[in-house]
Amino acid sequence: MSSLKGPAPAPTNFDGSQLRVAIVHSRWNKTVIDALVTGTIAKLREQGVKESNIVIQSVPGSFELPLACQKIIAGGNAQAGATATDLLGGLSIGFGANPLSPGSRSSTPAPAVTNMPSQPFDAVIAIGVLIKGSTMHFEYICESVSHALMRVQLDTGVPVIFGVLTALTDDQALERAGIGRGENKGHNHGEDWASAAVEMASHSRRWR
Ligand code: DLZ
Repeated sequence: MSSLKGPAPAPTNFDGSQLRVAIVHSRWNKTVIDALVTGTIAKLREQGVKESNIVIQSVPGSFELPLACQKIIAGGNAQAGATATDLLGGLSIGFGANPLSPGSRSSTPAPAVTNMPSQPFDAVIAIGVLIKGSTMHFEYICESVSHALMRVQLDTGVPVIFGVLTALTDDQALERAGIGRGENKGHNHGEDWASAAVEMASHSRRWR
């Protein structure tokens, strides 16, 4: 029996060919982040978004996502970011025995690209991976980041897609990025976030 959970398909196919989308992602839990960002980009491309219209900006952790999204929307540009074209070659996704080992949580800054034209973004996808630890950090960051991302989209009127995994275990995070350790690899939620971005960006253009 198929699962009750998950998004129903959109009533129409949305065309992303005229859209400009920013992906803002944190670098904590990098193996999972890389898989999610890759899945997001692949789906955006499938829906017609041009690689040159996908701008990627990394930040240290999920707590930094809301301010980065707000600034990128305000500037219409990610000065220190990279386009998908620049980044795709550089993304490395680990499928090793323990992909969440401390080494794999290291950070790799996105390559710098300057002099990019300043154009508005039609949607921003905020991607982070929070995994519960032994302190209260998880609860505070989850709550503040989700409220703040909602505020950014309501304040700016630009759709901000909530691509933040709030996982209780490493395995939950891996499965939601489609790289589960068991037989069931799970599903890459980045694909759903990309579809949500294209749909909401298309609606927003009509609602203006
Ligand atoms: C500090 C911290 C912790 C404990 N866990 C995570 C996490 O699971 N996922 C994540 O994206 N970020 C984490 N951070 C870092 C914070 O988001 C933030 O980058 C720092 O507190 C600096 O503001």
